[in-house]
Amino acid sequence: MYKVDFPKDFPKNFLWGGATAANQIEGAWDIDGKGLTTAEVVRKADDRKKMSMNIVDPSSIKAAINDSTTANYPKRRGIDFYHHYKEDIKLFAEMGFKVFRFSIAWARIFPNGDNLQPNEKGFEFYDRVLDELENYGIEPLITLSHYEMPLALTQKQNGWLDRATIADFTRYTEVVFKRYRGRVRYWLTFNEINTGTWGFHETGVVDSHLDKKEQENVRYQALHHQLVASALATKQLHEIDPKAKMGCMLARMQTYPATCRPEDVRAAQMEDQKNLFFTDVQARGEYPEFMNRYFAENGIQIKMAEKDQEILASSPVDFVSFSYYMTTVTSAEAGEEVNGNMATGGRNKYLEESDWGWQIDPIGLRITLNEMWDRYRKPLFIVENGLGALDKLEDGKVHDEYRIDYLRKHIEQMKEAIKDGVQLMGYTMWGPIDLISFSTSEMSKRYGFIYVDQDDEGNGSLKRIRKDSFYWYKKVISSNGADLA
Ligand code: BGP
Repeated sequence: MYKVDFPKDFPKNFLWGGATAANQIEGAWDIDGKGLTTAEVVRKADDRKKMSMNIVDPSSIKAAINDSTTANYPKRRGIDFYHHYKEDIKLFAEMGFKVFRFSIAWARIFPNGDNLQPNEKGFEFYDRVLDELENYGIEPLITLSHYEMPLALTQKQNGWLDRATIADFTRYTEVVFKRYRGRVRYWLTFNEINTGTWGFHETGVVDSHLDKKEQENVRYQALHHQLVASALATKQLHEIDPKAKMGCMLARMQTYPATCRPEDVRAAQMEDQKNLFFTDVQARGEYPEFMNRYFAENGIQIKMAEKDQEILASSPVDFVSFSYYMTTVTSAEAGEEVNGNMATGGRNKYLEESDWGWQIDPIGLRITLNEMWDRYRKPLFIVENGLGALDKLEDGKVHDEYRIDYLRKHIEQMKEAIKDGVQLMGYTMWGPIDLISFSTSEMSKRYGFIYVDQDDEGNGSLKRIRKDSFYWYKKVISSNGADLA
């Protein structure tokens, strides 16, 4: 008789933890030989519900370079993880973290991006972070490029638009892989690679002088270079450290058809395909047909070198990772739009929204996990998920039951997906410690289990305080996801 056997729970070696990015936590922006990064010239948003990342042009970059303070550029100060890393990692260990996701700032290693010799002082900081993680048996998961690159590469060759950046990047990845051979098992190339279609923050390309059509062309060209660089880095890693695993990373934007009208269903399918396109290339090793058609019909011409297709095909990633915050709705006609991480999309009347208008959809996570598992058949890793909220510190405590509720509902759906047969390696919630917001550069959009005493202007003692969710997550990890109460 056919025996029904399916996984009932989180696997024993499930990687629970948290995720951060260098430009949102480190601070120490101008010491130990570090070069200025693209993230450090993006001014904080004037309107906290609007993203600032697209307002970058040659004159705003010039103004930023001439401004040597952190006042308008909070990513220069972060939460001073550079000097607090011991204390912070100790707190992660207290919660029982199995894994900590962070990124290396390329400009700490190669200040101008095209230097031939790495900056030893920059490496030493990451050596110390890895030592500390090893002390507590926490597995590192390192992103090689998380929304920043040496600004000098933007000035010299307009970032990733120039093919020369591939060689600059692989020179950086090679020294990093060699330095950390045997010490780091999990790597990611580009954070939320698909958001390069939104501009500067991901590719370092200044294209504000172009019209929309030209911008689209330029962005897909820059992204092609990243896709090739990502495949080359994967190949390098496999050669330098055969036991290590490389993942790709997508800002997953699951979308639903606005109605069951076939025109809407088709429009949603196309939106979804355009989102998954990046993972298709990185996990399957080739440009999918639907995207080739989209490029042809929209006048997008991507210059490829002769060997590019071979490079993409030869080095697919080992696992597939993504961030998951929200879902949207797509209709064949334009409708009412909501905000979201990097994107806007249609409103879904069945969902609640965060204070920043991001639509909260735990069941969507199960849907996404199933779809991605079906499509790629590679282990999945949720490397970001969380709730940005306005926390209140009262008598030295933060009662953030809204955050617990958000996370609990998402973890419940992860468990359902595992029972559906999805192979899920781990979960690093976004921002285990309060940090500078990516999209608005404010401090008061908090995600953490750990409160950091700093306001939007950079005032505060930087003291770290455990929130209620800190104790909750500790219990979740120690029970391997069984106790979500
Ligand atoms: C993701 C980015 C992160 C991050 C998170 C939350 O898209 O990878 O860097 O910050 O979103 O976004 P925000 O900080 O804008 O709330």
